[in-house]
Amino acid sequence: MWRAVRLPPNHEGRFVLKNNTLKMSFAVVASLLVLWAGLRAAAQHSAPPEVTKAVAVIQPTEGNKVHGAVTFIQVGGNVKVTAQIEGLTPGKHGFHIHEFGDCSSKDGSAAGSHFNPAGMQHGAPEAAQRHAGDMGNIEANQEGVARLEYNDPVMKMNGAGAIIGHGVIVHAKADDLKTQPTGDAGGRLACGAIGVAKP
Ligand SMILES: [Cu+2]
Ligand SMILES: [Zn+2]
Repeated sequence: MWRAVRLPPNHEGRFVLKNNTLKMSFAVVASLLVLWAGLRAAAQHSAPPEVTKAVAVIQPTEGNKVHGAVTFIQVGGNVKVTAQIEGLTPGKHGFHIHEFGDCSSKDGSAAGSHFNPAGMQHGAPEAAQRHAGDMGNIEANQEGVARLEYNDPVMKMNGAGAIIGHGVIVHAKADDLKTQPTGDAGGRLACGAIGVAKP
């Protein structure tokens, strides 16, 4: 880059030096830009996008007609859970995220037990000891329609223990919020895997 230039003590000599200095500065700036672009591209390729919304479409298990949808939206440090489930008998029904997003079996058993990445006891959604998947109960009206909306402080949308890919189960009986490890909520009326939704 630097050429050996004998500098005569005149204006021409100073111009040669200035010109080389400019070229050098340009090369340094260009190199830094290339480096920055490279690092930026690497960061974009290594980090998956943050999930802010997810949905589970709830389908009946064999012999049932329970169906609906559950959405999960990141709101600050909480996950806002919104559910509408139809085709229920009036009253309370256990409502959980189970370990597997596998609704392929006729009775919902392929969804496994309650989603419990932190190794806790079964409990109410507001309890200190609870499974991440413990959403308590949904309560159906006389028309068999249940609506639920609450902010969950435990479940996570991203990182280790995230709910994405796990399965929502609606039960035949009420969750008593204390019997281990299932809340004694009975059979599985409906199942839906939690998938990433468009924000
Ligand atoms: Cu369950
Ligand atoms: Zn549980």
